[in-house]
Amino acid sequence: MTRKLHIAAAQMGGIHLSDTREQAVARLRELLRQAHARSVKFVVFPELALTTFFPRKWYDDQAEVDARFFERDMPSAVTQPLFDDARRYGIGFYLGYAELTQEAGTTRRFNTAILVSPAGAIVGKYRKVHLPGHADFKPQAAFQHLEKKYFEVGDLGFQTWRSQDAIIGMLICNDRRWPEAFRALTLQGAELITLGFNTPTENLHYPEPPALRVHHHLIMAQAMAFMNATWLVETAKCGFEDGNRMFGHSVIVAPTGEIVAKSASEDDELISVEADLDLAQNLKKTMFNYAAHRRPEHYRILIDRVGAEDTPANR
Ligand code: CDT
Repeated sequence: MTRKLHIAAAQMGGIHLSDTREQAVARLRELLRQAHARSVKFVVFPELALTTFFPRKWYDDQAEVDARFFERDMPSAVTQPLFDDARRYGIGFYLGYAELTQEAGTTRRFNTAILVSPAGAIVGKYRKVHLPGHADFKPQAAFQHLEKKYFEVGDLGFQTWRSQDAIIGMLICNDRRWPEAFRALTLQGAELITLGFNTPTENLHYPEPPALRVHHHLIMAQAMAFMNATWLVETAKCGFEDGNRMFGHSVIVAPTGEIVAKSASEDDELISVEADLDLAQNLKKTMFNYAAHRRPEHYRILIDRVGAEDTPANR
């Protein structure tokens, strides 16, 4: 018997600065209700799904940032109803949020995602490793991308968890541009990789047609799913947030590299597919049989070098 899991991307439209956590959670619960009505069993929500994408804006007062955008508890009184609904429906989920934690007397902040079981228990946590953007204020830029100011690099590495009879890995947004992140997960057997994103329609660094940015997003998703023989769900928070646009194009990609579902709006929207998890297993036993075909003895450079500037000939 093949293993099937009905999976969904629960895309969100913009969350404005004036919107409350309660409003965001109400929207997530409505998407979960729609998922249940479709017999979905696993839902991927976006990156930073409870607030606006605040790294686009410089704040002088860190205490204000902590109070407005970071979660000290998960679940909290505000997010608990989402966990309760999921348990009642028997739906597992991925949720991205800004995490504030005290460790050994130090305050630490991460861009985090959790994996929640259909019983409502947190079974996995991932803290974003690839933080894009900058930590300094860019006076010439139309908007900021201050993830390096507001977050530390994740300290939990890349892990997988067995949940809902599937081996599941989590990534967050910019990780989708780095093949190493996917490989680290599929070297641990991942057959379903989950990722939430917030991607500005405009390129911060240089003028770029928005269609080209979407093109990159789609080819990366297709290539990463196929080359790693895994199902992939990538969920956007998108549309206009306080006048700043982010693109949608949430996707579910099969291990064959085919896009099997894609959102059509830049608003709250659920897309879903009944995924045959064994499709990933078939590819893992043939074309991408790591044990038979990978040559790690020639890959040392991948961990020893950060970039080409480390190459002796370039020094
Ligand atoms: N959220 C996130 O990681 N966004 C980035 C934008 C990079 S532009 C500085 C992305 O890779 O989509």
